Amino acid sequence: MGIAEIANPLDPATLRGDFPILESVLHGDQPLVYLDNAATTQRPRQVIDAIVDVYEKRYANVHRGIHWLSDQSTDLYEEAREKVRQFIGAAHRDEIIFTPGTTEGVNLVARSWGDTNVGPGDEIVLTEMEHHSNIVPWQQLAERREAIIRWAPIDDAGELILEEFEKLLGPRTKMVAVTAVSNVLGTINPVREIVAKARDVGACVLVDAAQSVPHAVTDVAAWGADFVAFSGHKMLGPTGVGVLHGRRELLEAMPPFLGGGSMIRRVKFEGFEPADLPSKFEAGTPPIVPAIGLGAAIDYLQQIGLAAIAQHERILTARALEVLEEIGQVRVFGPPLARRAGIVSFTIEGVHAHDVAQLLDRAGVAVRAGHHCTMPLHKKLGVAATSRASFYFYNTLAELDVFGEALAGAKRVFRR
Ligand code: C6P
Repeated sequence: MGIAEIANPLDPATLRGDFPILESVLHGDQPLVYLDNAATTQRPRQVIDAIVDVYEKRYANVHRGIHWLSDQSTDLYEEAREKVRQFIGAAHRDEIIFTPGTTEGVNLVARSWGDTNVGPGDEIVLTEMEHHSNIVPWQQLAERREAIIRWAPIDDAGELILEEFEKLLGPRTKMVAVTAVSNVLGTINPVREIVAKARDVGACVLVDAAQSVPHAVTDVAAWGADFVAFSGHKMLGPTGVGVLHGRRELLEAMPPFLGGGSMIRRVKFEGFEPADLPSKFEAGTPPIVPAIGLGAAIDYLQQIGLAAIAQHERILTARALEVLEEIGQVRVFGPPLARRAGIVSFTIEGVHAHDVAQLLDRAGVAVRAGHHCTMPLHKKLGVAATSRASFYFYNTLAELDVFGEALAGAKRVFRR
């Protein structure tokens, strides 16, 4: 579908006014074109204000004091948890665990659930497009428990080959850990189908939703997975906070991941009793202000509407694919527009990915270059590095024109 046929549901020009950093001018006279949103997004004034407001008026440690300030910050922190619950369609507030980010969410499950449920000869199924955060914790688990990792292959378009995935499943499959959206290919995986197939063999499913929750409507109940992990900083929130959603029965049966304050009901010289959910998995002082900031980010995203965000990103992605085609001698990775999120990785023949990113930077355009924490995927693609442009609702078509011109310039410089 051409971009002219997709109706634009939001006005990025107005929304950009909320983002002070998007007014930056680089290298003297180049307006910032921020196309590195898969790495982290920017924050609107509303989120920054919410953070300042807590520190100025309502900050104390949570769940500990019986004083007014502690009650205030505890209320805000728990309100943020409720906002997350509603945002992702979770059934219960105590299924929402605040973590430092996606990475720690996956590690929590691999340690706590994995060490209790995975034994010698058991199998963990991953896809070839996973981020290191959804690979290494499972490799560590496999080493500890003498388990086996099976890799579900992708096809030439960068999509999971479902028949091959299904063939890997069997009575020894204990966990299927899969990304909802690839941070390199932009591939949108059919999570519901994957969960259904995993269920048929009695396996658990963890969804790495780092690249999907910020960009499209999420309904964890419809997904039906056991665990879903994502990061606040990729959805307008602060760094240092993320979410692990887990099914309550599983979380209740799992041992604590980290030990310390807050995660206990009682400690004696002889041992301890863990607290109830969600405190059991929130040892120590939690990311109080980041979580409240994430709550403000959710308010902001909901005002725009996730469906409108997804639609706008489709328009941008369609245009980016056109721009890259016009440049020529460009290899674009990932599936066609219909099954792709707002992430476009590419290489230009004869030009190193880092050189592309550096020349784009001179024009004020921020993209990422490298393996994007997916070394096995890059090996499969047969390239050491790619350049990656990734979009959010505040990006404009005019910015993609700048991107295209800068790219054409970079190609001329290196292919002279
Ligand atoms: N990807 C990127 O530039 P953390 O760092 O814990 O917030 O998120 C890790 C992570 C997990 N899964 C996926 C699919 C991701 O994309 C990321 C983060 C960034 O692509 C940084 S490498």
